[in-house]
Amino acid sequence: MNTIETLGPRLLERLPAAVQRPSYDRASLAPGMAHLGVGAFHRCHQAEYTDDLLALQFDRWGIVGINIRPPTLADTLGRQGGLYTRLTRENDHVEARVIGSIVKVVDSQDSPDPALAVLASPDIELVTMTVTEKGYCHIPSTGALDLGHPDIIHDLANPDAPRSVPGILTRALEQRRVTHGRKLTLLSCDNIPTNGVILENVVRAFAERRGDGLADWIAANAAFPSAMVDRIAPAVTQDDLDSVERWFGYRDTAVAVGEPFRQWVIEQKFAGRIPSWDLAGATFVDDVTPFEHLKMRVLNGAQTTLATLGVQAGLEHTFDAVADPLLSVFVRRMLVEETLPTLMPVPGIEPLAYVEQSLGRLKNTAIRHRNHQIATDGSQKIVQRLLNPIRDCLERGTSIGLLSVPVAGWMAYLILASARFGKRWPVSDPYAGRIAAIADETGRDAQALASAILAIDTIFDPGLAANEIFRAAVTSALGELLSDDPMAAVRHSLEQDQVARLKRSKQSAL
Ligand code: CS2
Repeated sequence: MNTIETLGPRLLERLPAAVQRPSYDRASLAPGMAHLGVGAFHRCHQAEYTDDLLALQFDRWGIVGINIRPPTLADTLGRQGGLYTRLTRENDHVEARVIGSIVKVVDSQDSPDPALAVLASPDIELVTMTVTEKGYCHIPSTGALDLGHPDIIHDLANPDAPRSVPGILTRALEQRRVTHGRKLTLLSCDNIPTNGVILENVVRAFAERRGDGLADWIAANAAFPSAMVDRIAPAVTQDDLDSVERWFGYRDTAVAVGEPFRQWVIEQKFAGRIPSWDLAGATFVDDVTPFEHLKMRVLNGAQTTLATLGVQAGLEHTFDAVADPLLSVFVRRMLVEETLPTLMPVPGIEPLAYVEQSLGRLKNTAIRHRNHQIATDGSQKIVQRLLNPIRDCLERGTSIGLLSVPVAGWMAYLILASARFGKRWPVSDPYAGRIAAIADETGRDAQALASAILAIDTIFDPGLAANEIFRAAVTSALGELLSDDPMAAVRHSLEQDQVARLKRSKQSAL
């Protein structure tokens, strides 16, 4: 019988020629950093950059991959000795490569101890993380630690048995302080604005409550650089796993699929040594802010817009939504007219070309990014993707008619998932329950719905929520999105934008 082999160190030498393999001596790779949250994105991004670096300049930078939330890693990556196939796909083109930079995996879903043992170890000089936006337990509108968060309440009462990211990291730093005192760099790779600052805020706020000078020790011995990370790498499907078996003849339970494009801009602010990822194409800069705004407002802003409006137009994936003639005109005009003027100059990047490149990436039909996946946790995403550019437009006195539509799109997405509106689709968002309760109480009146949602000050800054132009634009789009013709919101905002532009050009001609 012909049994299909599973990927693992023994198969490395016998991989088909079409699959690239690590070119360094993996057996002598020692762990030097840990990563929290080993999902598709990490496997397509930081782990690949590290694999590139190890091939160029071998060093002690093996990764220990830790999951504190499902899925478990032992039966997949663990069984494969940390090896996995990374596919990059663009329409019909596939490129396959086995990545070797993860040397060990640790499951810490049931107890924090396995994670703490790694994070507190003197061998670990750096911790990178992709724990999703909500993993930071911060208040989206302010960036402060959410002291009302159930996991934070739990962790402050049980600091030895933490379950939140801030609780686990603070505990690890506390253990480092008493055991060996070595410094640590903590590098957030999530799409939250000023991610390093937010990470530092939540850890410091937690440590201050622990007392005993811990917060001061952390301030002197840990660094929290910010970073902009980019590569589209959707949740892996059974079909992705099967395709490796079909194309290359071996089984891999930890495949990751991404687009060819990747980018990583990291603030130079480290507590000690860090990998020379710049050799592998990452950029070290003094200030990440312009890069971060560009990426979150343009690429992520487009994704959230296409996702929330795409779902309502019955479209499954990003590439379906961007192929829709109305949505494609809408998203380009929104980015060019309203978002771009809010951006600061970005060294080496031409903004219009960046918009075109981003929209081009979203057309890739081999990247099957579901609109529902992107719409997940929208409450944690809209501040940096939509509300911050809206705030900047309002300050400049420029129009926000288009950017307000996806904000209403996020509201409608959660409202339509409520019992009162017939549970149109299942949703996952920390604010889903709150919005469903508002929908149940308020009913169909768009003005009342918008008012109640805009009053959630942990998402909407009160100054923004009080702005009449913003309120009117969101309310009118929400009314249409909840009607039988949801795309009327998109059409009408484009028409109004056209009229306003004509008016402006007539005025400037006078
Ligand atoms: C996506 C991101 O799910 C989402 O929210 O918008 O994961 C996006 O694909 C990445 O930020 C691209 O770098």
